[in-house]
Amino acid sequence: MENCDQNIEVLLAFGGNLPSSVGAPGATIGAALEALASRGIKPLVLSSLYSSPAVTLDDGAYAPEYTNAAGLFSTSHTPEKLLKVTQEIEGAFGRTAGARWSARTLDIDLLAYGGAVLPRRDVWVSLEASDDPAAILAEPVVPHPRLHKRGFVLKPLYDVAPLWRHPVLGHTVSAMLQGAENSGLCAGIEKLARPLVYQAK
Ligand code: PH2
Ligand code: MG
Ligand code: MG
Repeated sequence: MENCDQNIEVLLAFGGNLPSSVGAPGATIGAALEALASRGIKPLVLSSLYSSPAVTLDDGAYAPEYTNAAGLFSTSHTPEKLLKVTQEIEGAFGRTAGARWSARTLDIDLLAYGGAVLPRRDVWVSLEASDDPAAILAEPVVPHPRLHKRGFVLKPLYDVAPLWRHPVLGHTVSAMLQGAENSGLCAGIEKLARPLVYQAK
């Protein structure tokens, strides 16, 4: 059942490294914010835009730089409905089902849904430990099982919710970012002068 009267705060991450019908990835992310708002996912706080070297499965492979961002949103959607809407918006901006980590116009990842751990804490723990693509589930997995290992997620997330605490690992974004910086996971990530633009309609 849809919970219609309760608003939940959710954290989303955005990324893209190919142009879409509306332009460069920064413009696509801005347009995606409007699409999210029109579907009941309202932005409360938005990060800056960042450029970041592509993290690829094959480390030597060339891929265009990514633009990344993050936001805190309010919605009454269930996690399943939220995932469905984000996937529909990815599709509307030209996201095709490519290989895992292949170049894309728009990626919207569910980082957190309130303080929930989904689908279950034990499943989450095994997903976090596994890097097997077969372990990717069709159902929502939150927190995003790799958010704490990705500088390109943590840097924008720090703008939005530095004190958000990971419900399994127990660390704040601030502490996770520090860890990522110390491990070299933030190398080459730059804040862009251009702001992430959202115009409420
Ligand atoms: N997303 C990926 C794979 N690699 N690299 C950067 N810099 N930014 C991303 O958003 C990103 C990536 C898969 O979702
Ligand atoms: Mg992603
Ligand atoms: Mg994704």
